Amino acid sequence: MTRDLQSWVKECVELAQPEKVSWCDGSATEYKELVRGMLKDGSLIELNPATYPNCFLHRSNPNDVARTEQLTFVCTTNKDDAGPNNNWMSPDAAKQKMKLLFRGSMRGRTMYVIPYIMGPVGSPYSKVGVEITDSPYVAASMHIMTRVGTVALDQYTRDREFVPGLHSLGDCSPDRRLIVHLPEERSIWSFGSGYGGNALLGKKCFALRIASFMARHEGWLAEHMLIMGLEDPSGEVTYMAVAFPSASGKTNLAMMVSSLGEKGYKVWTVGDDIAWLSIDSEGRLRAINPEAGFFGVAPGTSHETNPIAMHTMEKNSIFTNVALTPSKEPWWEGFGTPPPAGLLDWHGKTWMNDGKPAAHPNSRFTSPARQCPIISRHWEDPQGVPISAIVFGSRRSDTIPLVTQAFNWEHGVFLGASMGAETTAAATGAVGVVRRDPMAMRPFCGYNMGDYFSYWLSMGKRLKKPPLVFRVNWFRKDGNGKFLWPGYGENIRVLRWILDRVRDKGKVVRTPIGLLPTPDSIDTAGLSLKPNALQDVLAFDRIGWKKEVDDIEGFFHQFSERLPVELSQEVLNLKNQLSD
Ligand code: OXD
Ligand code: MN
Repeated sequence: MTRDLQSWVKECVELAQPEKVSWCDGSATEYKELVRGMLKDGSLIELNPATYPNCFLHRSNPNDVARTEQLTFVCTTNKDDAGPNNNWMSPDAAKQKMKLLFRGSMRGRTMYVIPYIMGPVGSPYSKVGVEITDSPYVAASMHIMTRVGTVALDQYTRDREFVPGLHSLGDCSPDRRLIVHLPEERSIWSFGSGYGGNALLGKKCFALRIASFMARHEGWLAEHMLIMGLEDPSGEVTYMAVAFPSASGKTNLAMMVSSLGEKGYKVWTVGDDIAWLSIDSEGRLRAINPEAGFFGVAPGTSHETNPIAMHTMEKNSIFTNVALTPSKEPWWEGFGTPPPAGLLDWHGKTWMNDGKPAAHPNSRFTSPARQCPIISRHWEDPQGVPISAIVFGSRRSDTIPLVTQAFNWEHGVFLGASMGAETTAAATGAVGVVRRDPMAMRPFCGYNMGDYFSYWLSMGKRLKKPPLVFRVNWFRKDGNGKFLWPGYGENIRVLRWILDRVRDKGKVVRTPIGLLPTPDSIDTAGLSLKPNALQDVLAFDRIGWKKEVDDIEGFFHQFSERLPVELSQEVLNLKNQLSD
């Protein structure tokens, strides 16, 4: 979609009426200036320069601490094109609403114009976006999360295409908060929130919602997936793309310290949240990470659970809504050290240890990906990395085995489309209820998911050698509510089995739900598991699956005639086999 950048910026200036317009060039000097301004007005606090050099703490408005799905809209001309998975408004109504909100909203403020690239510089798969914002915190965060400035303008000069995103903090009132996507126009409008996914428009808004829509028209996929390389003892690296629902450990998996390191199995990080997947000239799937940084959940991250992330964030990072120690270091629940006396909570008040967390449960670190000690040497390869396996992850305490291989691509699409996760106390609503989250894209698919499933099926036909598809679940529990599988660095044992399958090795048993590993085909040497834990975590639970398939069928029902027949057929096949 050819669009003129200067005219769009002019329109935005006329609408929002900023005092000043500042074009971002992406330089280190510019970053320093943004930081200097925020230190001066108190919106950033400098952390201990000896232990966290060039790191800062930002506290967001307490009413603005998470993505707000209920205020997020996908505005297609035809309501059905947005699907039951999205909130919908007509594009005209949306633009009218947004124009009212934005009118004069930047008076007295600086408008930052941020040209950025999603994807490596020089990659045929990369795309340009331009975010206009009145938040210097957003401008600084975009410096970390994307490639900002001159490089992006250069690509725009060649492509003549960009995805515009207009953002304003407004007064941060939840009553005037709205995040609107117009996929047919490829544009984004976001008002009233300064929080990550709502405000850093390159991430969920562009790289997933708008990009998934573009991808369907252009023949590729934009997915909520980490990308990792698994090195074997011969030094060969096999790449996988792995989807997990939000806050289910994607960053931990992408940066895993392998417990089989001594045997020569190690992990290389390419990305921790988003994958853009394209078919190359040889008919193989290739992935790029469109992002340049990590926007990771802080609580629970420690030298125990994710030492690589801890090292990644120890310089040049912005922390949001974490607690602050008297020695000006960040702290959060699960940090791995006891809370020090004099700790300030995420509001900046002395923490009373009265049952309320010191750090907000959704507090974050924003760090450059290049600082990750195990970043893959191909993470910025313009051609991306070849994907040999796609893994769909569930977070389920029962029914779903540790790992299952799909029979074929169609069955793999069914595994992805029927993914579910149990809700946790961190989310509103009942706890422990299974919420279906197909391909972990439920909050991020920019069009009707029925069409999305059909499109996934069509990708399989276009691939000469489709990646193998798997489903994993690290979270299955025993009758006493204890995890059956240790998780974290031990998950390498499951990835190793996946690698065996990619190489036509590894033993399986065929069951109605897919191919399951034989217990002896998972390397458990040196692992102390309770008796039968491996059998239990791998077990096919016929009774549980009878309930599961009914639930999946009920979920699919809402897509009515947009649900591809192949998926109805998969449900039928499974039902028949379960009743045998
Ligand atoms: C994220 C999310 O921030 O999925 O990555 O919510
Ligand atoms: Mn995510």
